Amino acid sequence: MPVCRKHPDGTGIRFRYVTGTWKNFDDIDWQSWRATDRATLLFVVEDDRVLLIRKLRGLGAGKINGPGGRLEPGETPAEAAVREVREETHVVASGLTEHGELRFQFVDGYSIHVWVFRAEAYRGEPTRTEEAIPLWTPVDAIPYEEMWADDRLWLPLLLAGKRFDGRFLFDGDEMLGYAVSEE
Ligand code: 8DG
Repeated sequence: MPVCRKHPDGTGIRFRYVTGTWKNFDDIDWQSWRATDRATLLFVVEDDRVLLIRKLRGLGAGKINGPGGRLEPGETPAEAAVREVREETHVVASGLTEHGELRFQFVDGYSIHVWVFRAEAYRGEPTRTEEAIPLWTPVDAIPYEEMWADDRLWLPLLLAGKRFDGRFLFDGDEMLGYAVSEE
């Protein structure tokens, strides 16, 4: 029976789900899959460093991630990615390249579809905001142990200039199953 639950970030009732529907990665029907939320990640790369953030709120608060967030009505993923980077770090990125799509299903029913971009042009100095602490990070020292468990599967592909597709099943922070392909 459908029930309502709070969104993982605790901001309120955001979705409905049927208990026990998503238990095994292999049972997910990705053809009919529709995400609760649509979101972006944008990695600004300059020479041998990449702009990461310590995320201070929202889904994944406390973790290190690329800047990004959920789409607002009427936005394209690229527009949302630029807006989120500006809001979180005060950096204005341009010349985006799309590198892949990530589909996350959580066992409690929440799901999020994420478009991942890379940019090598930007204006402004990364500045701490209420949402994030910016961290210029050497590309050979990415702190995967402080990031979402799936990131080590696809972020190296983005940093190598490759495209990818990733699908994941999570129970909270725990990754239960995945399929990642390089395109
Ligand atoms: P808010 O204003 O509603 O609080 O937040 P928002 O900025 O609109 O959204 P958000 O909570 O920041 O959106 C979730 C972000 O987390 C979004 O950028 C996608 C990203 N994200 C996941 N799962 C994973 C993951 O497994 N790995 C990485 N690297 N990012 C992820 O949702």
